[in-house]
Formats: sequence, C-alpha cells, structure tokens
Amino acid sequence: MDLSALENDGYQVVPSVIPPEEIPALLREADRLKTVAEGDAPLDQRLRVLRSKTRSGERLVRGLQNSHHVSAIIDGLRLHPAIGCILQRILGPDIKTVLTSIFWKPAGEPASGIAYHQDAGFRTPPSAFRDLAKSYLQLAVALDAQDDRNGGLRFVTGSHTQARLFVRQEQSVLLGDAGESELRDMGLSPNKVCAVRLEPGDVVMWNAFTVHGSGPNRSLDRDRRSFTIASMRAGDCDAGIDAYVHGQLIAATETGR
Ligand SMILES: O=C(O)CCC(=O)C(=O)O
Repeated sequence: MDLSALENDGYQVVPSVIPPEEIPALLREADRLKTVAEGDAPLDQRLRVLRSKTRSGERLVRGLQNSHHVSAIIDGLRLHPAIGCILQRILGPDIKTVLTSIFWKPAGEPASGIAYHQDAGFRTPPSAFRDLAKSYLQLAVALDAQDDRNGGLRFVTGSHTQARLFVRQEQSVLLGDAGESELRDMGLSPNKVCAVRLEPGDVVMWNAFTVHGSGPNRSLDRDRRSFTIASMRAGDCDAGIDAYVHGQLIAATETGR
C-alpha cells in the first residue's frame, strides 16, 4: 500500500476495504445500538454516549463510544482482517484499540457538525499516549455513502506537519460545524480544506495531529453513519485494550474484557 498521502497530507482514503455484502448487517447493528443509546436503560459502564441538543433543545444522540465491548458485530468490524492489514502495515504487529465510536448524523439535522480538532488533544495524559505523531492512527469506516453535503469528513491538508496542538474540550467538538470561521479562529487557512467522498465500506485514515471535522448533514434524505477506530502501537500506549499481539488478533467480546 502506498502511504504517501497519509504521510504528505495527513489523511488518506482507502477504497473498498469492507465488502458491500457486509454493510447491511453493520447498518442494522448501528441502528440497534442507536436505539440502545437513546433509551433509558442503564448501559455497560465501558460505553459512553455522545449527546448534544437540536436547535429546538431536544436531546440528540450523536455517537456511542466503545460499543465493541458489547457487540460482537462491531468487535468483528474493529478486528476485520482488511482493517488489520492496514493497521499492522502502519503500526506494526502489536496494537491497542484506544477507542471506537459510532457516529450518527440524521438527514437534515442542522446541529450535527463536529468542530475542527486534532485527536491528539484528547489523548491525555501525554505520559500514557506517547509519540503520538508516529504511534497513532485514526480510521473511519463509511457505513453510508458520504460527502460534504451529508456531513462527511473535512481535513486540513498538511496540518499534521506543523508542531502545534490546538487544545479543545472534547464535548465542545459536538457543538461546532467545521466551518471556515472555526479555522480562522485557529489561525488556519480554509484554502487547504478537503472534503472527502466515501462509498460504504471505504476507509479514511488520519494522523493524531491532522486537523479535521465534519459539517452538519444538509442533505434531505441521506443519513450518514460512520464507525471510527483509534489505534496505537501497544508499546507507546498505556490505555485501551489489545487488538493485536504479535500480529494475532484479540477479540474483546469473546474474553468479556
Ligand atoms: O466522523 C466524524 O464526523 C468525526 C470523526 C472524528 O472527528 C474523529 O473520530 O476524530
């Protein structure tokens, strides 16, 4: 795999990673988990629901973190062989999963943007997440087709190369819209923004310092569901769970971790 885009631009699209026939079951599971996240029943303590509000003040469930602990289907996606190949090519044979997230952006929901940020800002303390520029990879799997209109990811090309971290509160990310004013406030130029287009099963991956975000879903009829995995070289990370040890995958749901 040629990784020059990841190295030069800070992000790279890898098309057709998950076969199309596997997508319907993943969508069904994402929808089932959304119902769980929206409900009032107590959740497994390892899960975290990402919430914000619609413009009229109603509760809006935006995402669910770490569902690989409770869903064999999501854990299977986290450890999908095609994703394992990408991760091991970049991070080596010993890899930890730091975090997984499912993101939901319903069609036409104006309060569904994610502010520009760098994942490195959330991987604290630095003593537990070492050498992030080299040891970290974030990867998103498109479950629906996505582009700028339905809230697909926007990246600031080359932003990973500057030795600068823009600190932002994690919850505040759910209140942004990845618009030009956010970038200007960060002292960055909107000229370098690239909105990626993905088909279901495509992957986009990026670096811990790559500035990225996503706009609201402005389409009228295209939901946007996405699954992300934050991974690190195991030797540089004291958090998360093992995904691969000496190249052998370690499932989370089988061992009940
Ligand atoms: O998928 C999105 O809209 C945002 C994902 C993201 O920013 C992240 O995983 O860091």
